[in-house]
Amino acid sequence: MEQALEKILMEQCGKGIDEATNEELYAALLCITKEKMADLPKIEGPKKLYYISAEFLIGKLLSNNLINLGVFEETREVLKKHGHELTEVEELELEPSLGNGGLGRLAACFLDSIATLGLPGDGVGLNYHDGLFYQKLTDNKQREEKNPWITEKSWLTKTDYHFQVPFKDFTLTSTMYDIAVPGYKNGCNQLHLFDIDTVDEGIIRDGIQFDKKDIRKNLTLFLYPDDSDEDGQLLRIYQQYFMVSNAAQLILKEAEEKGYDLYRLHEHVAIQINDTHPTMVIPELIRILTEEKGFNMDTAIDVVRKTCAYTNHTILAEALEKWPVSYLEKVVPHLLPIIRELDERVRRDYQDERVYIIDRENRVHMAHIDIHYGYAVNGVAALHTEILKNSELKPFYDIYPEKFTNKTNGITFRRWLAHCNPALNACLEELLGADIMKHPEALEGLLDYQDDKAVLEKLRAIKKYAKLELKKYLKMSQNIDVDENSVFDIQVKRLHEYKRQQMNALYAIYKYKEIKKGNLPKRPLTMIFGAKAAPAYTIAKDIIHLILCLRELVQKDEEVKKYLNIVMVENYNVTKAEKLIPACDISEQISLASKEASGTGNMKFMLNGAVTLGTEDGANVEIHELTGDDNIYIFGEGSEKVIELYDTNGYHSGEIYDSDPEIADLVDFIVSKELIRIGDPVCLGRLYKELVSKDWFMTLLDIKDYIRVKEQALEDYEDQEAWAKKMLINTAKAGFFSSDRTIAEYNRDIWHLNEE
Ligand code: 26W
Repeated sequence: MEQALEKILMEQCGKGIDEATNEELYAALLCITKEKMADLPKIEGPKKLYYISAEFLIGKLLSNNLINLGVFEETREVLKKHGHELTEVEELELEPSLGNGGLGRLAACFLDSIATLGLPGDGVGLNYHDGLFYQKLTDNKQREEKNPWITEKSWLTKTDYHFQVPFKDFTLTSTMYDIAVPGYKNGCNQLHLFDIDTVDEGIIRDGIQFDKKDIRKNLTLFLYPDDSDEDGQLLRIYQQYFMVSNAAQLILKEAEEKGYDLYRLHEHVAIQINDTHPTMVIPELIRILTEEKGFNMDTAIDVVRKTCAYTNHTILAEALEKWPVSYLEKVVPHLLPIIRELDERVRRDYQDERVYIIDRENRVHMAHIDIHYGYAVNGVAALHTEILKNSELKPFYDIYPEKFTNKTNGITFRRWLAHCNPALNACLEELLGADIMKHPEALEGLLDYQDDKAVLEKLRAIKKYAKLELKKYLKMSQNIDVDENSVFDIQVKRLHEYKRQQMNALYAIYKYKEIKKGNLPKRPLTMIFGAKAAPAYTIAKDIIHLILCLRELVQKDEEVKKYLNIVMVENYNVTKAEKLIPACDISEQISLASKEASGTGNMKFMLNGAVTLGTEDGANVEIHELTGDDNIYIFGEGSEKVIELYDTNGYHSGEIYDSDPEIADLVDFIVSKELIRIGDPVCLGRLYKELVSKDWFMTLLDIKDYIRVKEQALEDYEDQEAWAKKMLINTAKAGFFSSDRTIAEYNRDIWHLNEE
C-alpha cells in the first residue's frame, strides 16, 4: 500500500505521503481502491441474482472497501507512519443518501453479504443526484435542503450501457453507473445505478422545491420526492418504471450474452423485488418477452413467475402501494394491458375480491401482483412473517402457503463491528481467537467470560472510549456538550408515529418534572435522538419540534441541566449511526407491537453491547429469545392485544387521558406555558390534539409501563458489573443477526444460486 500510495501521489500532485493533504490522500486512496477492486475476480456461477431496490443506503465506502480488500490495517498504519489519520481522510468522503432507512440499509448490508459468500448477485437501483434531503435543524424545526454527493471523484464508474425506456409521450435513454461491491476477502459484484444525462440540479429552488412535471430534468434528482400530491406520485411512477425497465433490459441482455435460453430464464436468474417499489418489473418482463422475444402470454407469465420473488417490509396500510389505474395510464399505458390480463387471470381463478389486483376503486395493488406472479414471499422477522400469514396477507397465505417464508433481517458485521467499533472487534478476536467477520457464531464463546472481571472491565472501558469519541464528535459537529459519565440512551431511526419517538419525548417530560420536584436521578441521563421526518409528514415534524423545544427548555434550566440532557443529532445518516451505536448504553426500540416489521438498528446496538429497551415487536422478539429476560427490558402490550384493539376499534386515547391524571399531566405539558414560550403553538397544539383525540399508534396505552421499565433499567445500570455482564451477553448472542446468515437462508430457500 505504501508504494502504491507514494507512486500515485507523485503522479497526481508531485508530493510524498508526508506532505499530501487529506484531500490528496483521499483522491489517491480512492484511485488505488478502485483499481484493486477492478482486479478482483468477478463472482460468477450458473445462476445470478438481481436485487432490485429503490434504495441502497450504502454509507461511505472507503473504509468498508479497505476492510473487505483486507488492507484496512495496513493502510491505517501507513498513513499513521506519515502523520495522517485515516478517520480524518474519510471525513472528506460524502455519504450518498440513497435511502430513507432500514429498507435501504438492509439492501446495502445484503450486497456486502452476497459478495462475501461468493454468490453472483448485483444490485439494481437509481442514481439519485441529491438522494434524500439534508436535514437542517434551525429554530427548533427541520428544514430540508438538497444533499448532493456526486463529485468528480466518487465510487461511481460510468459504463457504456444505455437502454431506451419508453414512457407514454417520450422515450428516455439511460446511462448505467456502477459501484463495485467487493466481498470480504472474496470476489466482486456490482451495484448498477441508472440515470439520465439530462437531469438538471439547477431547477432546485428554496430548499428542495422543483418542477415536478419536468421529467427530463428531475427524474433522478431526488429519492422519494414529496408524494403528497399527484405530480409527486406520478414522478414516483416514472422513477419506478425507469428503474425496472432498465433492470429488465439489463437482465435479458446479460442472459442472451451468456447464451441462455430465455425459456429457461428462471434457471439462470433470480430477481428479488425489495418491497413493492420494483413490482412493475413483472409486467415489464412479460411485455418484453411477448412483444420482442416471441413468447406467448402463458409462457411469459410462467417464466416470470418462476424468476421473481418478493420481500415485504411493512404492514402499515399507507405504505402498501396502490397506484390508481389513471396514473399508470398517464405514465406507462403500455403496461396496462398486461396488468389487466394479470388481474383477469386472478379473477378467473379466485372469487375473493381481497386478492384482486385491480380493486373497485380502480387502484392497482402492487403487492398483489408480486404475490400472484412471483414464486416466493418473505417477511423480515419471525413475528412479522406470522402477522403476514395470519392477518395482513391471510387470503394469499390460504391460496399459496408454500410461497411464504421468513427471513429474519441481518446486518453486515464488517461495517457494524469491524469498521464502527475496531476496539471491540479487536478485543473479541483476541478473546475468541476467530475471524468474527467470517464466523459470527464464534461470538457465543464470549459467554465463557461472563463472570470474568477483567473481561467485563475491558468491555466497559471500550464503551467508555466510544462515549468519549461521540462526545468529541458532537462537540465538533454541533457544538453540543455531553457527559461521558451519564447514561447514553439513544433512539435513532426514521421519524414515524409508529416508532413512537413521541413516547420517548413524554418520558423526557416525566424526567424533567421529576427533577423539578426534587426526585434527582443517581446519574445524569443523556437522551439522544436522530431522525428525519418525511417533508410532507406534519405530525412527524411536530414531534421533532417538541424534542428540540424540550432540549431548549432543559438547557436553559441550570438545575435540570445537571441531570438531563436532550440531544437531537442533525441529519441522522449511516455515518452518524457508526459513531452513535458503539457509544450507546440503552437502545430504544419502542415501536407499537406489530408495527415494526423487523428493525435492524436494534441488531447493531445489541452487537455493540447496548441493552435493548423495547416492545415485543419485529426482531426485538428474537433478541429477547436470545438474550433471555435478564438482558433486555421489555414493556408494553403485545401484538395480539394491539391487533385486537385495531380490529374492535377498542382504543381511545381520550379515555386514558381523562381517567389518568398522571398521563394527562405529561401530555398537557406539550402545551404548557413553559413550552409555548419556546415553541410554535400551532405545532405543539396540533401534536397535543393528535395524542388526546387520535393517537393512532397507542402512545398512551404503553407510556406508563415504558416509564416504569425505563426507570428500572436506569437503576440497574448502577450495578456496573451486572450491567457489563448484560452488555457481554448481548454481544455474545448477536451472531445470529449477521446478514451472512440471512443471505445464506435466502440462497438456500429462495435463490438457489449455486445449484446447477
Ligand atoms: C410508500 C413509500 C415508502 C417508502 C419507504 C414507504 C415506506 C418506506 C420505508 C422507508 C420502508 C422501510 O424502511 N421499511 C423498513 O424495512 C426494514 C428492513 O426490512 C425493517 O427492518 C423495518 O422494520 C421497516 O420499517
